[in-house]
Amino acid sequence: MSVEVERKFICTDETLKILEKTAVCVGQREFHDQYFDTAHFALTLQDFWLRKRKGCWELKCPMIRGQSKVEELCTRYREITNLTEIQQRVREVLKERGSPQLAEKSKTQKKDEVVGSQSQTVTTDETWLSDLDLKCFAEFTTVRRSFTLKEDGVQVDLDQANFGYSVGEIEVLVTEDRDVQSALEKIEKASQKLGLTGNQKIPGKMDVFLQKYTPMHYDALMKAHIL
Ligand code: V4E
Repeated sequence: MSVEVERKFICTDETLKILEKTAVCVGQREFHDQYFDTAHFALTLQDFWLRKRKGCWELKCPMIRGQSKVEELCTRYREITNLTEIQQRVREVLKERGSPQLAEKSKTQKKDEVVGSQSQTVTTDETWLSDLDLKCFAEFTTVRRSFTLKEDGVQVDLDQANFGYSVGEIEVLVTEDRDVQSALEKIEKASQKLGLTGNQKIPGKMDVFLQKYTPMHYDALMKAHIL
């Protein structure tokens, strides 16, 4: 499990110039993301983000948010990439939320289950989503250019989504919680290097996607202070 700490920014021509001078471009790739939730937003209202990218599942789980200025501008999420763990965590989150569908479905799901390697029951790819009433609520394609800042090895991504929004992010991945503070410091340093002076939180691709295509979902998340 790793923790992703990141700060989003708008990449101006000026930022791009600095980036080209102080960073190495490590490549460009394109990926298609699908995000899943229940009809009542049971996952995202608790700040859990279930995603399928290039055939791989990921669950981003919230961590306590810090109060300082730098922490307000940064997000941190624990990332789970093992499908068995994802399914277990999603079930727990939905149960905590008292999802009525989950209680009902768990009575009937047994016939679709297969036994996992450590005697855990894991449903197959197709069935677990419908068992938990999870449906795709957002999908989009991103073209990403990635850079590594020369001295500190911090990664900077410039994303262009296919619904007309571009955003940059400075990202540090750590494996231990105790390293989050140093990740925040690295991000702060990188932000200064890139000349990011603004103190405003920049919307991510999801903010803009939901606002544009599913405003009810967007409003619910805004009301719950998730976005
Ligand atoms: C955590 C989250 C979402 C899931 C993924 O968001 P993000 O990291 O922005 O996407 P992407 O494509 O850069 O993923 P990566 O390749 O880095 O894994 S969607 C919404 N959130 C919550 C959230 C938030 N509350 N505030 C901000 C600024 N961003 C995201």
